[in-house]
This record gives sequence, structure tokens and C-alpha cells, in this order.
Amino acid sequence: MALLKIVHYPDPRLHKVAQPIATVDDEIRTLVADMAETMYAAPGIGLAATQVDRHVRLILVDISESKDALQVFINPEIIATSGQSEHEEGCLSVPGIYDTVTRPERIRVRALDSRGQPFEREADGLLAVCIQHEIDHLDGKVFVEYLSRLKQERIRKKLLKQAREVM
Ligand code: K1U
Ligand code: ZN
Repeated sequence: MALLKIVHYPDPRLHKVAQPIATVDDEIRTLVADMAETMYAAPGIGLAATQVDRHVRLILVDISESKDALQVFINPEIIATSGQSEHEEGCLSVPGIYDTVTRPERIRVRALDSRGQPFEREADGLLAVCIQHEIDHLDGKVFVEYLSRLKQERIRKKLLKQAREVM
């Protein structure tokens, strides 16, 4: 397994649209293992392949306290939504920034698992928030884009300054 580098906002690579995975093979399973190690080390409760500069439709989520309930979604699609709820979100690609986003409250998602088998799952609460946040990454969207232009500009400047300071 390997720790992967997480791309930070406002890097333009975060706006690439990820491509569907045609075959779930050992190369994809190695990427899943490396992303899982990277997510747990960060630590985070989700990670999209886009964030590690791999532009394929793969997301991981683990919202458990014990960090032993990894959920793998390959080619995820939201096929139904209902309600609306507000939740505070964070992002490993936007370190130190947390803000409230409004999204559908309950979702039904269809995907392939790490053996390439199709499945469907209902989600609500934090799991629904996290799955939607990660699928946004695959579509090139970062959660700060739900915030006002003014907030986005402040966040962009803050992260560019942080990046200059660590160089
Ligand atoms: O996509 C990402 O960068 C991962 C992100 C997922 C997420 C969190 C909260 C709301 C929506 C999506 C994170 O994991 S940020 C870190 C975080 O929230 C966390 C880290 C450790 C323990 C608990 C939460
Ligand atoms: Zn994120």
C-alpha cells in the first residue's frame, strides 16, 4: 500500500471530470487500497480519486468511529433524492475550512463494489452528505462552490498563501 498526495484547492486538477471505470481489475483494487490508506491517515471520512489526481469514477467512504467499515463505490450514480438538509462540511483538499452546505437529505445510490458487482444503497444523515460530496469531486466540483463568491475568493487567497508558506 502507498500514501498518495492529496491535491489542494484551488488546484485546477480538482475541476477535471472523472471517467467511468470500464473494468474493475487489480489496478483499480490497488488504487482502492492506496486511497483507503491515504483517507485513514489524513484522517478523513471520505475520499474521491480526483483528490489524488486519478480521474476515474471511484469514491471511498467510512463514517464509522472504529474506522473499520470502508464503503467502496465505483461508477456511483445518485438515482433518487428526497428532502433537504444543512450540514457542516470539510474537505481534505480544502484544509482548515468548514462551512454549511444544503443538499438532498436522503439519497439512493447505484454503484459497483470492489469485485465489480452492482449494488444499490439508501443513505441519509452524514453518509448521504459524504457520498454527495465525494460524487461532486468526480464531477469536478469542490464544496466551496456552494458558498458565496466572496467566501470562495477568501478561501482561495488563504489556501494560496498557505501553499506559498510551506514552500
Ligand atoms: O472529500 C473529502 O475531502 C473528505 C471529507 C469528507 C466530508 C466530511 C464532512 C462532510 C462532507 C464530506 C473529510 O473527511 S473532511 C475531514 C472530516 O470531516 C473528519 C475527519 C476525521 C474525523 C471526522 C471527520
Ligand atoms: Zn472533499
